[in-house]
Amino acid sequence: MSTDHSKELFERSGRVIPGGVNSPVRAFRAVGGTPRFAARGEGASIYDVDGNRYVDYVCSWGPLIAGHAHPDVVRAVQLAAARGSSFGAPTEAEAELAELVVEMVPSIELVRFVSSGTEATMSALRVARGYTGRSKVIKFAGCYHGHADAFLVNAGSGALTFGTPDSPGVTAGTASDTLTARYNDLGSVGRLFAENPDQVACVIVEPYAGNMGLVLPAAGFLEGLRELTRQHGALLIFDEVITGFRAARGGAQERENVFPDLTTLGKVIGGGLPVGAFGGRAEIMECLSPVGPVYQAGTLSGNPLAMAAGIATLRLLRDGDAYRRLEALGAQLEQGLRKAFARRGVQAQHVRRGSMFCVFFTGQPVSDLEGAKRSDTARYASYFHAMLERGVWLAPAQFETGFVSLAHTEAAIDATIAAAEQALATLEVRA
Ligand code: HOZ
Repeated sequence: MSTDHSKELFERSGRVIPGGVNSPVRAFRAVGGTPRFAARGEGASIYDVDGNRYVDYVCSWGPLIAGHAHPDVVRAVQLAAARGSSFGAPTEAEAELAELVVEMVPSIELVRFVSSGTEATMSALRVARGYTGRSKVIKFAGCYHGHADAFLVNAGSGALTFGTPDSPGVTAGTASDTLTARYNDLGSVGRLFAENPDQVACVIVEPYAGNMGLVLPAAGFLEGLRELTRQHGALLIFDEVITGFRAARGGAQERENVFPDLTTLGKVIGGGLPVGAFGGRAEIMECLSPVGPVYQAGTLSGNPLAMAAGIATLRLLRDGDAYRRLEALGAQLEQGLRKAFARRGVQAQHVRRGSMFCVFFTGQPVSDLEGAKRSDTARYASYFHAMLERGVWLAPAQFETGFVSLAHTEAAIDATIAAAEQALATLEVRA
């Protein structure tokens, strides 16, 4: 497999962009080697600039639930672009996407659009602080809520991968308002509430933690958070940037039947264009300017191209059997991988919910960051490269989640399972 053109581009980019990339995990530093530069995508396939084709399980880190360049999404964006790319004035498309969000996500009565998941979480936190008049936020070790200062404390994703979960540049004052609990450990949350009486504005959690690999909530964990936040007068924020419209039509909250006060969205809601959103109970969202005093704004918020892509994507998901298909494809992949790993005698934890999946190279079940960190990341790197050589595009870091899209076929998944069995054989030889 030739990668010459990717190598040239990586060198060129490295001369003008820090690390050659605009988001750290893309640089392949966690797995070594040269990142493949993407040229185009079609359905479940991604092609690099050297003409190599891969089955894509990154799906742009989640947004591409309908696959690459879905014709409905392409058409919608083309039509919107021809009418004008940005107005700095409200448009009908914003109302339409907002109506879809309110219809689909159970706990959202009012929603505001921004341009990224990071903006969504940082704005939701501001609303929670404005609404409660309190300063502190409880988050969970290994959960990642974008790169706003308040959340770069014990963070997951690239921050975890590159050993900077507490980033330099975040002031001590900001960091001291962020309290960290242990995922799946309600006791740790209760203790933080007890130590900080009447000071905690909100608890923010990824209902399925998707930035330390994939870690699922234990029975009663999300319900317990709901209870504790009510008891202590704090808001509960579900960061559904990954799980929104992915875990189910109404996100993880619908699937788990636990409803937060505020929800943050991103990824799928933009169908591959930059959209984030935050929403929740009207009484809370009405704190936002111009109705209330909490300020938040954005020149490209509700951008017409992004709204068009979001509307086209959510329409594909709203009706019909999209989630049944995603579940079936996810189950096929999980079962096939389990068998392939067992046949090759490789110990692993296969975690999946719907179309989200992850393989940890450890013999012990993973329920929190400590467990995730027990995974053999060197082994993951070898597996990643052996899969890439066989035409399978996985996340270039252990502490991320894989995604299946509606464009994946049963045949593509069978081919992936066969590739995994071969890839695992090479690990044995190398071990
Ligand atoms: N923060 C993303 C993974 N959880 C990576 C985004 C990107 O590199 O595109």
